[in-house]
Amino acid sequence: MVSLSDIIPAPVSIRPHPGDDFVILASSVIVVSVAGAEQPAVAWLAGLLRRGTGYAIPIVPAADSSLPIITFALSVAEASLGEEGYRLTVSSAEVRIQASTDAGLFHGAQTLRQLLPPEIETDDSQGNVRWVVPGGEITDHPRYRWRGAMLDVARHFFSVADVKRYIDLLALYKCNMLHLHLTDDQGWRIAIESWPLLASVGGSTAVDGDPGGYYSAADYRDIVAYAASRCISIVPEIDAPGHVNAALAAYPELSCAGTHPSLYTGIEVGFSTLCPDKPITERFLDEVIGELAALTPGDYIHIGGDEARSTQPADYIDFVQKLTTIVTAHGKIPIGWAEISKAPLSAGVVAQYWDVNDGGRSAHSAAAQGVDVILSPANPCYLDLKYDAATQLGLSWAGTVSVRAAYDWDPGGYGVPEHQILGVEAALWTETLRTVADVEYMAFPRLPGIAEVGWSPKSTHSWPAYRQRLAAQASRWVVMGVNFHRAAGVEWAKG
Ligand code: TNX
Repeated sequence: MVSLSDIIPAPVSIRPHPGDDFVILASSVIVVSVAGAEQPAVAWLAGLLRRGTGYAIPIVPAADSSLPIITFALSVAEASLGEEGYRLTVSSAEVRIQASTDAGLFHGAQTLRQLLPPEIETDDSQGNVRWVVPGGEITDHPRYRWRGAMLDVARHFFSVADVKRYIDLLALYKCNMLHLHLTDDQGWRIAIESWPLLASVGGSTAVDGDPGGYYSAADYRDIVAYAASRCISIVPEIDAPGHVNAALAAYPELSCAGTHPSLYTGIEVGFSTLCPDKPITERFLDEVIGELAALTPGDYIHIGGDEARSTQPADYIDFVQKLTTIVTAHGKIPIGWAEISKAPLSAGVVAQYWDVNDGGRSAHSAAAQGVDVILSPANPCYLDLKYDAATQLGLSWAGTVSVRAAYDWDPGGYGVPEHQILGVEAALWTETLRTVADVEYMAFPRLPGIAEVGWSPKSTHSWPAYRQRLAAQASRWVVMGVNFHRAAGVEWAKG
């Protein structure tokens, strides 16, 4: 049987009640205490249990207490659990998930999922599994508000189905933000009505001349809605003023020289720039951000801002100020890679630290300006870095990242005051990754480590304990068909 202490990310508090276990039976029902409430957690859990057990698991407003019931209780009385916290109580009579928000209920449902036998993840129900949930009580809430993952769909393109698959894996570990790196030198991956060639020309290829692709507005909305049903918010990134070759290949008038660059399929960085002071550039940015903002219900738009080595320093500073102003004017909160802290940042802008080769300078300068910071130090947060020298996929410009390294770090160690740390993000750049199987191989098992660093209290941090919990996840990944790396340093069960 799964144990209460196997959960990833580690919960704030666990009190086992040995012997008071709950068993899901054919007669089990889900009770929703708020009449008519359409909580994402309820639909999601009912789907999981019905597929996994093959039982009907009806959703009802109230039930005879002789039935084994799973209750979702959404109540303002639970406000002390915070915006994403929950309480999960398991006894032989009832599983109860309490929270004051939809997200809290959803995270509680993910904890319940991890307490069920791994076979619950199958699509064809198994007759021979006893669906036991260990008795006890878990009270839980996240350390940081932002537990993100970034997927680079520009270097290689990933279909809507691929992105949904990644969203499902993120939800299992209570991540709440998916940052999509939608544009880069090699590809522009989102249709913009007012600039149609961005996608049709700029999206037509990928690294190594692999097939390109882009999301139509309907595709993007589909991703956003799917993510929302898993309490994950989509953060779209339009990278500027550098990393824009695909846009320039589509609209050469956006470059200073007005020359017409070809589509690019290599993996160099830093060679392209929008022409900062042309009027057409400002119109371009305003229209692109305007359309993207209209498609995006989430609070944030990412403006890139990294490695703008072909933009003059003074132009770069002006550009960052103009672009953050445009994002704000369209009602969104601008985020940029931490180089943007070279410019004076207005209150409310967010900086994302990544470049470990700057020794933390960009994180400090953002923090000194008083803005919030997301921590994605390339080592350990870049899941595209190799595990070790033997890893076939991936890059190594910032070293290698072992499973232990991805877990064994503290966001508080980067000189950013705790109250300015918005959270953490695991980034997956895809220069060398072509398929979802490649993505899973690099993300698993490192992603859960970063998710745990973002969620769990520092007091629970322990590599010896974590590596055991991590090994226990493997049987679930096997049932889910996750292509994970059986990395050295973790005692994977045989088989
Ligand atoms: C740095 S991180 C980049 C990306 C690369 C990545 C590869 C960042 C903001 N820029 O353009 O894909 O390294 O690890």
